[in-house]
Amino acid sequence: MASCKTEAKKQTEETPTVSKPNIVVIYADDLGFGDVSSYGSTELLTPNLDRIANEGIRFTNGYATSPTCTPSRYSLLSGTYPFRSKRAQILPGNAPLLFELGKQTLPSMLKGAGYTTGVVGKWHLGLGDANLDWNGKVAPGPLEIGFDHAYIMASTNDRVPSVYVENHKVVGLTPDDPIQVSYKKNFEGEPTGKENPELLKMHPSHGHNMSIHNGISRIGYMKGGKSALFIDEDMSDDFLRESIKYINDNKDRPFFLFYALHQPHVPRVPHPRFAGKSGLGPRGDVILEADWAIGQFLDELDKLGLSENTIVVFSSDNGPVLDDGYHDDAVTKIGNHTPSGGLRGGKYSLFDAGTHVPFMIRWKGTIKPGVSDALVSQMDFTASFAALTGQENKTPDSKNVIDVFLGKSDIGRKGLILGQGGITAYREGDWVLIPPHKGAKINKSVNIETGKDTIYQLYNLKEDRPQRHNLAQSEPEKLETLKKALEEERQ
Ligand code: NG6
Ligand code: CA
Repeated sequence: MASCKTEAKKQTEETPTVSKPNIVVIYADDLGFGDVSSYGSTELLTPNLDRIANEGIRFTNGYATSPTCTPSRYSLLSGTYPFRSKRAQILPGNAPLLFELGKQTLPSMLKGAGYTTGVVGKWHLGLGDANLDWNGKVAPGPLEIGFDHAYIMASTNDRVPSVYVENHKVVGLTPDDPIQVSYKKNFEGEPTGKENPELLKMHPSHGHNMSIHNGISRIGYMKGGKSALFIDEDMSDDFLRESIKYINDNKDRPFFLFYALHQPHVPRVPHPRFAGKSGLGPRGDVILEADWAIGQFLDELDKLGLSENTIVVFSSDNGPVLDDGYHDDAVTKIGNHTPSGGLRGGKYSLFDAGTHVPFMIRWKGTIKPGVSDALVSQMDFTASFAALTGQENKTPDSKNVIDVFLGKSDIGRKGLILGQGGITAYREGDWVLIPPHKGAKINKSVNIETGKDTIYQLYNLKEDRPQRHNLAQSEPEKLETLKKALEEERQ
């Protein structure tokens, strides 16, 4: 009896005070560490992102788990390292849902805490099964992994089908013009970027020469569904409108919103309000567009009186790329802007800029504004917000770093495995280990260093931020320690 009491007492003492603020994760697509003015950009100013950074905590060692989109999103939502799932790699637009049904996810965990959960924006995590009919019930998808509401782009803006899906249905589809999708062959009589360049307003540089929609050729073939096709120029406003609607509809109860922007992923097509505004070409323009939309969203939280009761997280799914498949002036107009902010590599790369991204968290009135150098990962949202809301984390790899997220501690993750179709790198403390990988050293189509080498690479990021000095030879003990730590972390 006595011991029982002690146990109970111990538990209450150790259980943190449960709190249920609204949680919004705003997630950019391919935004680099150096693309944000609070992270040092001087050529491109992002006042609204800076608002989040200045009113919250700006993390200098914040990571996605992968240098590409699908695996990063997968681990953010599932609390699972991408290397644990073979399919967690860039998916075609007709891929089946990537998640295993029935397993805990960030939204399902929050649902357990009484939240209503929503996703608006880019999905790129697969939908349906192998025989999905886009004209019928589009499932399983977000609603089957824990979201109560979804307004998503079916895949990504450069892959067909170029439509939005609201809950289980393609938005705006009419029965007289059904959608057909193929990633194998074109539909007879349909123009393609390859055969009909005269129909294009933006030309592909590599890939992206299949079906044409809105004057832009994409990856994959589609036919029909004309009334359902999205307009690239309106996409940012569409996602902002839906996000604002979601928080208005749910303002009276705890809500979680995953607001997944499409910017600055290709094709970069700003609304005319932003065209030419950055002087850096469409890539800069769409970043300004995204920043503006975020400002509108933050203003709406203020208007609804929710800013002090809402955690706002901002990060990006992977690092930056200039030419990612279209001739859009991203390379020619870059000027003095450095999207990677001095880190090595970029999107797709094993070097740091692939995964080391802007990462900030605001909770007005609760978090004391500041800067944190702690190692944090998007994968840790599930365990951390579980701790905050009194839930149990059941995901395999997410770690509870809520005190770091709230600025009460500087001790983040011990180590973090990065991956895309396997393990690409391991970060621990100031160090990063890149195991040997076969392959070219430069990804020529995007002009980014891959980070691949046949030997081990070891860098001290604190002393050598641009990863110029491989210390694998001169620091054999450190190399062994990190190899062992990586093995332990992957178990
Ligand atoms: C690549 C595409 C690239 C982009 C990327 C996924 C080609 C030649 N390149 O295969 O344009 O779509 O996949 O980007 O097709 S991500 O941010 O969604 O991972
Ligand atoms: Ca991406």
